[in-house]
Amino acid sequence: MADVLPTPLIASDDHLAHAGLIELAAGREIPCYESPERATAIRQGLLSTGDYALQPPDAHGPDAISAVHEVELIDLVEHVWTDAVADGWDAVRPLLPDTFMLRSYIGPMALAALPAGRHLRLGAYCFDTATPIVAGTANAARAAVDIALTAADRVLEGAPLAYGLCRPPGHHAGRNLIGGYCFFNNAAIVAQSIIDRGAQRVAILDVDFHHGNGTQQIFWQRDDVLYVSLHGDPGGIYPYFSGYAGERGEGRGEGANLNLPLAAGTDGEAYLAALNDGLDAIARFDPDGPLVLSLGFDTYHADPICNLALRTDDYARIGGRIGKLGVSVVALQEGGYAVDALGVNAVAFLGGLREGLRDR
Ligand code: SP5
Ligand code: ZN
Repeated sequence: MADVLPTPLIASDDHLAHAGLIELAAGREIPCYESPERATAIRQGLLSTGDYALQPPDAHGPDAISAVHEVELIDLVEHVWTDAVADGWDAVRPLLPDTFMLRSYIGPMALAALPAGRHLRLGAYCFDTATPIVAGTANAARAAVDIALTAADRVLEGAPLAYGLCRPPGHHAGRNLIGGYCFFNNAAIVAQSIIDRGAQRVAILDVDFHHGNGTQQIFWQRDDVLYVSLHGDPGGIYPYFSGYAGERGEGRGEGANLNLPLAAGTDGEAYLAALNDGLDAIARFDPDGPLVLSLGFDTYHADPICNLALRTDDYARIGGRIGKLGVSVVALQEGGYAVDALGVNAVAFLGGLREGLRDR
């Protein structure tokens, strides 16, 4: 067996100040599952192997974010917290929206204005009550993008694999929308950046337990970015409104979106069968840039908010199969909430990926 170079592990501590305390699930206050301890566990697990080289992110500036998100959304993320505090809101409690500007609210009306305070219009940009904002959120969201873009840099410089320990995650964030613990869509920003650096076709494979509604929306009408997602069947699972197999993209993008919903209790064997379909679609698409991997470990059998049944060993097989595609990989952290198992699951998945890529 030939030795494999250490895999770049891009991480920073900027996420630590993004800690939401609570979220509202069906009106019930529960602890926020998307916690700083998640990233700490993954980082410790990976570094304990000796196979990863910890590197800080390089600052990339705002352009890559505005290539994917509306300026008004970026402005909201940057300033909503300070607007709320300036208006006298309790700076100890996290901020959640309470009034939503739904399509059915607008109906045929041409609305004339929005309130100046960004905290008062948060519900025009957020689709759930489970994405708490605190003082450190904007800085953490920007840092997660820099982490993702730095991982992409390493792969474009020649590494077969780089891992971005992004927190907050990104795949639920749309062009003008936050939600699902996500603010800026790290994977979409990386895919767009790879296109902007000259690739013709980039594939995003999303193995987080949840459908990446934001990523699907951003590339819905595009034929240069293929989005393939395996996720819990939205018929019973968040985000409920998207992720069905019939969603295939539109216009030039028709056929460049593939949803593979999975039944509750899906185990490693059934997961690998669906993954094969996804990988076949990626091979047919024939990307000429690296694969962008939205990597969640919330498919784990003991995840507290999800219902698939993957085991740690399964992650090694899944990673190995993805590596055998023979395409370099920018792996970006999304979800995964069984904190005690995140370290071993990351080691198994990325270890499998390293081996699969070595044999390519
Ligand atoms: C990145 C990511 O994984 N985002 C997921 C956001 C899910 N947020 C709401 C989940 C609602 C879960 N309902 C709790 C059921 C507990 N039995
Ligand atoms: Zn998830």
